[in-house]
Amino acid sequence: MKATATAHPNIALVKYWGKRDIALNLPAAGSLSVTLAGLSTTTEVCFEPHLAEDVVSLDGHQLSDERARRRVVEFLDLVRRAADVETYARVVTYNDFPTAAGLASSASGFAALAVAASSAAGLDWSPQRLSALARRGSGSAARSLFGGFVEMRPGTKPDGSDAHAKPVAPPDHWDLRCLIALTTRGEKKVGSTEGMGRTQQTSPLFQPWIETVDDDLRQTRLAIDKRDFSALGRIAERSCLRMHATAIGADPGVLYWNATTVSLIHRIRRARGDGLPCFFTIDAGPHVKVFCPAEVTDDVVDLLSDIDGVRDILTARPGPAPTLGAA
Ligand code: 2P0
Repeated sequence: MKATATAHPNIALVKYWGKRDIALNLPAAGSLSVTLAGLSTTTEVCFEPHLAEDVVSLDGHQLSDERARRRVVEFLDLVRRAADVETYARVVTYNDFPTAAGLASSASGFAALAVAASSAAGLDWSPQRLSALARRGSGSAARSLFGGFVEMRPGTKPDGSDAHAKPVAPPDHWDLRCLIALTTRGEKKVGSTEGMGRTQQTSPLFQPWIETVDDDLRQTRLAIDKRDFSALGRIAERSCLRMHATAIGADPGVLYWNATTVSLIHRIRRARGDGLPCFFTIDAGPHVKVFCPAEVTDDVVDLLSDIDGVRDILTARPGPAPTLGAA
């Protein structure tokens, strides 16, 4: 009743921002992402008969935030119910990148937890079914159940069984790099679930945003298929900016950017105008992710290193699906 899984975060090119069902965590629209090698979460789950409650640790410390612990416990309850298991679990998780700062740690976290917990509980589920399970923990986690370029389907069934991700192209389809420019240390102030909820409830820009997503998905699938970098960049930047525009339009507005985030946006656009192929995307945090073809990686790193306020740069590339086994 013990298993270890490693999963990778993903960065969305077409963003997920809004839910059609809160209890089942069903997205209001689809999304499309790249799973990243170079960053990972490793999680061990062990169901132990003598435990009086679930014990959860992250990066060597017991989870002190009760809300975060509840989220893991409720997820384990789903697995226990499906597998007819009654014992509590010890969950030990390590991220090799900063947690909860807009680097998609909940995506790799719940993907690794879905794979490890289901295996430890004796469930032999398909990646699709595990993707729908991971979605219950975090919407973006559903995408981390697959490697490479991945699309999340919102589904139409009320029970959410068809709201899972599916692969679009394998990791080696396109030799891109994703450079992550860290613009601050520490955790973000408004978590994505909260920011998304406030946007949906109060932003007059929310519904128009949702109406843009299907077209962006269709065009992104085509751009990936043709390896059309400039088309991919145009769609990804507009999806990112529209997602942030709908959040900024909430009451009170949800603004994840800092001054360095904005400097990076301008600098990347200028460099592209000067002929360097690169585009940015930004999630529910102040960091900026820059995609480029592998051959110009050093030029983009030089560009980012020169910007005041950039504290570190992580390099990632399209990466694999989760793996089960010893860390
Ligand atoms: C995305 N983000 O598509 C978007 C873009 C952040 C900005 O998915 O409430 O942590 O757990 O389903 O998955 C972050 O949202 O939200 C996210 P929940 P999640 O990557």
